[in-house]
Amino acid sequence: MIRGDSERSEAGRGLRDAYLAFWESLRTSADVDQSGSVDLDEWLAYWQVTLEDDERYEAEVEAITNHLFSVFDTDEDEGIGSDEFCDFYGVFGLGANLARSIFVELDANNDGRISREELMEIGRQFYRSDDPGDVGNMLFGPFGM
Ligand SMILES: [Ca+2]
Ligand SMILES: [Ca+2]
Repeated sequence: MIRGDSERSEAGRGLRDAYLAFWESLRTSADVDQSGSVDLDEWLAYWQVTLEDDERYEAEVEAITNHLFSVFDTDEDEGIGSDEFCDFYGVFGLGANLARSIFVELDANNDGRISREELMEIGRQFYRSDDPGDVGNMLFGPFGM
């Protein structure tokens, strides 16, 4: 099982810890009533405010995207390879076949790696695009979050 493999590996644990830390900081910003969780209303309100304020949007989304890039780029070569992308998906128990098919879509210039610039563009599409056909929407699509 993918999930079991990833939880046994150092990379899997590191990715999961980094992602949990990222999620925790996001939750802290969005959890307005301090209930310890972010409900849908809070989640939408958070992004409504963030997306309407260009400066805040740039700061939030770029910070998140930069953090995500670091989480994906486990060998720190400033590029996300197909295997690194699969590792990241594996943390969530998602299959390598799905990861590889999405990776191909996200690698805009087809050089076999996702650069920081490509991920920035993907992030902009994911958070701001109204076009469901934009590839950036696939970034977290299978997570169902
Ligand atoms: Ca890398
Ligand atoms: Ca690329």
